[in-house]
Amino acid sequence: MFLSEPAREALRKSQNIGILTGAGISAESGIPTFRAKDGLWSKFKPEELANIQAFMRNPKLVWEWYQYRRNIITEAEPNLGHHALAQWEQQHDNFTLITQNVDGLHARAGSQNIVELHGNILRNRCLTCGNVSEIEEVNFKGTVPLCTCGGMLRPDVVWFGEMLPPEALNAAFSAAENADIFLSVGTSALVHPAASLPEIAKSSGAFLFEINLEPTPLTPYADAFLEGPSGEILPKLLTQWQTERTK
Ligand code: BJW
Ligand code: ZN
Repeated sequence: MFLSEPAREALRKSQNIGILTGAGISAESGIPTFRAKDGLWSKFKPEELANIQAFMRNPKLVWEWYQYRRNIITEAEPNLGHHALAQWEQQHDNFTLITQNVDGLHARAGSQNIVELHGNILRNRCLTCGNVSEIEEVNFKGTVPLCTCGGMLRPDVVWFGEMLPPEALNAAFSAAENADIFLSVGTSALVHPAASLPEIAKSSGAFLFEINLEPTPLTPYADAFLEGPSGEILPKLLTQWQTERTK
């Protein structure tokens, strides 16, 4: 893999490593991304599904969509990109993995220090009592699942217009501020506040890598744009980091 001398120097000197991942890292596991031509939102518009008003209007439709995605996610396996990040964390102390993904594949690949910004699709939350439960506990048979308190359950994810979990957001901001290298991987960098993390890292002095199949609004700010599938690029970048660290 070609890396400029400044990029190799950044890898060599890296102390605090921050990573932000998006749907693209799970694409090679067979999980559709959101905004691609054949993506999740080519048929359904986010405003019809990914906000509380849409849910209150038609909870059954929203649940069908989440159930469809849960089925894909529970059948999927982490790919080489997830595994490379898990191995990288094992080899370095100050490593924070921030993800916008709700699929839980980073944890299944063995990553430990994971900041989930947009929740987790494999959990439910009660609209009435706030209780959070794992999906095994719910029997979804085409109806809207209910909590033991009688309240409606929703997927424990963050919809548009909702606050991100404050602890996760604080951890993400502080990882971005403290990073000396930061990687934005497989995200269209359109959804805030997640999309501001690479910019915060860069303006705090980090060397910014971006890994994506195509340029994004972040690309002009990236110090190194590594074009290609994250399942191929991340293992190579990890090898390069290991090589630089032995110098
Ligand atoms: C590959 C690849 C391969 C493919 N290898 N790459 C500032 C400015 C403007 C607007 C706002 C702002 N601040 C807040 C807002 C409003 C809003 C927002 O950002 N809107 C913009 C879209 C206009 N944000 C919010 O509402 C957030 N809340 C908030 O800010 O609260 C405070 C507040 C409250 C009230 C009022 C105002 C403020 C919440 C955002 C929640 C996002 N939720 C979703 C759904 C989660 C649940 C679910 O899964 O159903 O999260 S939306 C969806 O987008 C999902 C994703 O996590 C997120 C990001 O998508 P991602 O991961 O980037 O996927 P894609 O598909 O877009 O891109 C995939 C990329 O991968 C592509 O680039 C491909 O090329 C690439 N790729 N294969 C490498 N193999
Ligand atoms: Zn309840």
